[in-house]
Amino acid sequence: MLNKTKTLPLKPALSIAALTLLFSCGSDNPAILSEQSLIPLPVTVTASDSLFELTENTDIYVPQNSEEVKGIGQYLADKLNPSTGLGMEVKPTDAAPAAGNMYLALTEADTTLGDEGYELAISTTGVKLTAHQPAGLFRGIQTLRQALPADVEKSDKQSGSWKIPTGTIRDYPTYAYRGAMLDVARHFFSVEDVKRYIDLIAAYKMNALHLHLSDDQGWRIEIKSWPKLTSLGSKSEVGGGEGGFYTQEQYKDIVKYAQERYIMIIPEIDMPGHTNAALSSYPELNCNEKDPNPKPYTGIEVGFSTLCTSKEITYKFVDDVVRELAEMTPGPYLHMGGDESHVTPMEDYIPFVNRVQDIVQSHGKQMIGWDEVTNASLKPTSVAQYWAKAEYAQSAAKQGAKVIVSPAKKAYLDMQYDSTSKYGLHWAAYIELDSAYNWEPSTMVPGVTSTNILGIEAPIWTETIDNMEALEYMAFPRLPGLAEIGWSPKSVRNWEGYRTRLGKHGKRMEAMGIDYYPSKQVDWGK
Ligand code: NGO
Repeated sequence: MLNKTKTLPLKPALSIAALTLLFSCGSDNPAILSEQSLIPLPVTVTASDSLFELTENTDIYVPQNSEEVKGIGQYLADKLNPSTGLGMEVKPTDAAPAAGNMYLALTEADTTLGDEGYELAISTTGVKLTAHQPAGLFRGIQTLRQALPADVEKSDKQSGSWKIPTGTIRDYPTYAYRGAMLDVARHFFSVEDVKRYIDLIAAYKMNALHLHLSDDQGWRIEIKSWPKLTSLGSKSEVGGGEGGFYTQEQYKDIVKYAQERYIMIIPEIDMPGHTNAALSSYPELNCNEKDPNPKPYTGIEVGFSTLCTSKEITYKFVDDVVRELAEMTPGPYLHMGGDESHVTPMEDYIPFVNRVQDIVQSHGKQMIGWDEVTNASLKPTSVAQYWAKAEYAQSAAKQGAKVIVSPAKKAYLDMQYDSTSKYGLHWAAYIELDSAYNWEPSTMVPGVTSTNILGIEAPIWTETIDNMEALEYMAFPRLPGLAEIGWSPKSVRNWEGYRTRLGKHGKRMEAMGIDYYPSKQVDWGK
């Protein structure tokens, strides 16, 4: 649990040396590791009262035998070099390096760190980051970034010294799944935008990006066996813009970029509802082909479209789409949506979901679906994503399926902060920062506890959001708080402490180029 030094403000118990260091560290970065505004908050922080300074002689050492760790070292160098101008190099070594350097290493013995845990030891002679798995090193690097002055996040050279307070952080996640969802269907977002979002969620130790790739307003992923999905179905979006789609090469590029940040991509094709873009591209997927073809849709109503669940061609379509997606998706999950199929009779909906679940499994993947899929018979390997109704999450748990918790009234980043918010909707709630932070996944739904929960997700739907600035304004600063709910143990989290840390973290978000919502609930120190 949290070391006592964590909660102690500067008290007389601290040595004169520590106080001197406080002033030598500059106003920007506290001299005490446990005073750092780390988000998500680590499991334990043990501070000692010295500093380590990065200098022109500092390099990043990695074990001789691991290309993967070398890549992680290079990621660290690429993060730190532009702002510090220190030209740190990644150097393979057989032994711990000389004083003054940083060192990344894997430890076979320390299995308690799990897949993503790490230990970050900062002493006057150097930084040593160890983990049981490479992903742990990557997560630890995010902590190291936050232990440096905020200016380290800038992309051009900054003046100033680069000191890190000494101590040891031992840290690992509470939930295995910590995700964000991006709706690229209502408004299309470019590959560059998606990569930027990946970088932002990676900074808060999230490990999944769920891409909502199809909806009534547009189809966003190339499917070679059904080319009209993109030649026709991608050319629309909310409000009448030109839409867009990812070629398979671009999608693979996104997957690789995410993988390098230890983030899995989860593709979602929403069905049988939310399918107007597919139905308008292929009339044979409609039950009544004679009806005038559905036109491309640019409004924001939901629940009016459905694939024809009684036609065999529908399952050929689903199988082809799932196969092509599965081939490009190294992660274990494919998301089939399943929400708000208001015009699909329940007696058609249930066999449809069961059959899609089989199709997903036949291509070696596990199915995820929103709340409503729990009306069908879920396999224990399938996952239900709770967004609106507790009874669906309870049904998933009863069926032995895991639950991803993303309650609209807490975790939807498209909900407005308050009635003055420029973007967003408020059908579920207005979500100020305290509301987004102050909740606990394992007690949200009676009968759905930590053993049923895979983790949490923060979705952002884009009916009202059509550019990165607006997207980041809605996501920040709620997303770091949601990431903390997924990562940090309940016992170390509280709103007052978070609010203080977040206030100090504002400068860092600015340095990262994030145009965040400056909530009045937080003292941003301006
Ligand atoms: C709902 C709906 C989406 C909307 C979103 C807006 C789910 C799972 N289905 O969430 O189509 O975009 O609300 O907040």
